Amino acid sequence: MPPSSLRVVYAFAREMHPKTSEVFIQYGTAGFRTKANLLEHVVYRMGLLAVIRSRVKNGRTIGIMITASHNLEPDNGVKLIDPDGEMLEQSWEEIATRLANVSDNDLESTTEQIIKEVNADMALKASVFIGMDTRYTSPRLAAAAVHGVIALKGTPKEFGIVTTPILHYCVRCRNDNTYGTPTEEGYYEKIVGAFKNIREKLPVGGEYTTTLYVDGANGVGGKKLNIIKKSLGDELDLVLYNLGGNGGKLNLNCGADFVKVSQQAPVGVEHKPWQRVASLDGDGDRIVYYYLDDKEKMHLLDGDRIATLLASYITQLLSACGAQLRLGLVQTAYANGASTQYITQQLKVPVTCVKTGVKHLHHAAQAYDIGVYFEANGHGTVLYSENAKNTIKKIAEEGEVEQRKSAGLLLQYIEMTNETVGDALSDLFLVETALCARGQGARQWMQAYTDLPCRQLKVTVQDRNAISTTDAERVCTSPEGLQTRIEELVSGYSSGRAFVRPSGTEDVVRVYAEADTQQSADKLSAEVAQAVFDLAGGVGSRPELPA
Ligand code: G16
Repeated sequence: MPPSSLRVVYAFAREMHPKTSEVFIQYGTAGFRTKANLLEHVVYRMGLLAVIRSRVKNGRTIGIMITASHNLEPDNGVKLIDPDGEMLEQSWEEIATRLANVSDNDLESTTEQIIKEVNADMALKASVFIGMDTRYTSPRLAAAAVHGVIALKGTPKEFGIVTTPILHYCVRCRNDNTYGTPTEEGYYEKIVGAFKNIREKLPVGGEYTTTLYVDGANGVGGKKLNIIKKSLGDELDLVLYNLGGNGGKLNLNCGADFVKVSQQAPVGVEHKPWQRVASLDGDGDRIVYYYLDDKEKMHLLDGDRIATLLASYITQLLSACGAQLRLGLVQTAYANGASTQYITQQLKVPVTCVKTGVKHLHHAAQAYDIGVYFEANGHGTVLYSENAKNTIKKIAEEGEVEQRKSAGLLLQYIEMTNETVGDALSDLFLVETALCARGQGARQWMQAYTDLPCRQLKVTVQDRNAISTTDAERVCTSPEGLQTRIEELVSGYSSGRAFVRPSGTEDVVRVYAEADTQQSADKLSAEVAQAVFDLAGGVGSRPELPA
């Protein structure tokens, strides 16, 4: 493409998606995320970048997802998906940030400069898949993405409203047809098909019951489960709540993030004691479970629990089929200390700790033959190396009868896993299968270990980037004195641990604390929040200590 045709890049920007805000915006934990009204020019420019990226990848398809996932309704966001269905390569985040922030007048020259820098052959075809969540601002932003793609003569394909993981899956399939068919129906056939196959072989028994309540966060995940529900027959009876009607607002007092952070049951669900409930987030990429006991006390089964359940079930199948494969688990600093202890000491599974953000966990999990990665907030999946898949396939074909059976189950388990990214729907089927195979209800699942009480808080500061961290975010390196203060505070608590980090999706500093009692965890988190407020330029009202 000769440089003169880049003029259309400017023309589209000026006429349809002008940059109207001077606020600097950064490609964060999961792409750009802010108030929806500040995003149109950013999304348009990501349409441009997706075309350039596609050409650098020899015309392979790139994805653009319009979503702010767990954030509240007024926010929105955009992130790019790489050809294997993974998050955008990290070295391109700086390029994305640069392109998002230049003035309209400099957009044409910056685009040209980026094309040169990354050595994109603009004569190649380029393909971009575009999906969006249910936010009312999403269609307009999706249209901006389409314009960006067209401006650089790429081919956009719109998927409408899909979960984030469905789009990741479709991108992967488009570039690798051995993975599946790149459509929403293809996704259901693969994931739900494998679930039904596996469940035909597993008798329902013990404490496991086939009824599952689901809190859909008033987002897209619940809507897609409503489609899937009809095809599940007797295998799983989904009772769906918070599907977006009746005035329910996206992620507001419901959904995985609310349940995990507030440690409260969501509104909109009619609870029954001991009934297990799965809570999804707004774009269907996170899931946590919980139940209320007969005193209405909530018991949370978060991402750490899901990880331990999946890791132990896969380990059980591996040993039953006699496969020698290295399984490891990846967590972040948010993982409950008790879960890490259980995994390393009881399950004897190695654990890697990395920075927050699925992209970091995903890469670390690739170091294992089978890598189970989960953030405590319920974002995660399982990755199986080619070596692992081939080893299990061989046993399924050539092993002893019992080994063949376990290897067969494991192959279906792999088929049911969305390996491109954390996926609430795929994870739901993985959890339900493991529980069914073990004849366990949520109570038995809960008995594996006892969580240390914990608390998360948010503090608003002038500039959250004033906080820097190291050692997988467990140690704060600036502002000066904050880490020393945190250590002093932590030393006053039995089993105390605390850390702080700037959020990559909200304009806040996150505080995490755990200790031997809930009261201590609450107090420690509030003290650390005060330290952040004092030393990192807090704004608004001071965080309060619990009464
Ligand atoms: C995104 C990321 C997750 C991360 C979460 C919170 O989730 O994909 O990896 O844990 O944001 O990040 P932070 O603490 O930096 O705000 P989601 O579900 O919102 O896309």
